[in-house]
Amino acid sequence: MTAKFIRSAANESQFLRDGVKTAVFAGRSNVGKSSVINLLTGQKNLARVGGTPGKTAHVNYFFIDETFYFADLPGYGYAKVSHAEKLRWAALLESFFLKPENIALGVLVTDARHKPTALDAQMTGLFRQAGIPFITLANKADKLKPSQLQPALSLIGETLRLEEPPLPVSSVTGAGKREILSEIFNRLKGSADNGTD
Ligand SMILES: Nc1nc2c(ncn2[C@@H]2O[C@H](COP(=O)(O)OP(=O)(O)O)[C@@H](O)[C@H]2O)c(=O)[nH]1
Ligand SMILES: [Mg+2]
Repeated sequence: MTAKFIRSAANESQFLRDGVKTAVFAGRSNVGKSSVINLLTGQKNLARVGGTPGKTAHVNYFFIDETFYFADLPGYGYAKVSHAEKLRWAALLESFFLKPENIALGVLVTDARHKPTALDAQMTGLFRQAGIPFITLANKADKLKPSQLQPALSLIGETLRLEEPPLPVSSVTGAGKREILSEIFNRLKGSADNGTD
C-alpha cells in the first residue's frame, strides 16, 4: 500500500472535495487515531502520534494507493481546551459534514478499555444524520486481558447502539490490522460513486 500526506486543512476552503472517495477517522483525543492510521498504512510516522492534545484543529488528508483519501479529524473531548478552541472545532466539523458527498465511510475510533462518552455518541449522531455509513474500532485492545475483550466490545456496541460490535485493534501489536483494512477497502470500493456534483 502507498500512503502520502496531502494536506492539513484548517478551514472549509482547504477541504478536499474532488470526487475521491474518503474514509474519515474520528475519535476522542488521545484514543490512538493517528496510531491506527499509521498501523493501517504501514508507515510509522505518517500521522503524528502524541502531539499536544487540543492543538489548533486541522483535518489531515492522506492519499491511499492513489485511489482513496483517509481524513484524520481533530480529536475531541480534551478537557483543557479553551472555549474558543472548542467552538472552532465545532465549526470546522459542521462545515466538514455539510457536504458529505465524497465521504464514503466513517471510522470511529474508541478505546477498548472505556465506555464511550457522550461526545462519541454525538459523533455517531453526526455520521447517521449525514447518511455516512461507519464502522467502529476498539483500539488499545492490548491493554485488556483476553477474557475482558468480549465484554468490552459489547459495552461499546450497546452504548453506541451499533449494528455490529466494534472491531478490536491494537496499534502496538498490530492485532486487527488485516481485518480492518479489508473492511475499510471493501466498504470504500462498494460505496456509491456520487461524483463531485
Ligand atoms: N497501549 C497502546 N497504546 C496506544 C495504542 N494506540 C495509541 N497508543 C498511545 O496512545 C497515545 C495517543 O496516541 P495518538 O495516536 O497520538 O492518539 P490521537 O490523539 O487519537 O491521534 C500515544 O501515547 C500512543 O502511543 C494502542 O493500541 N495500545
Ligand atoms: Mg492524532
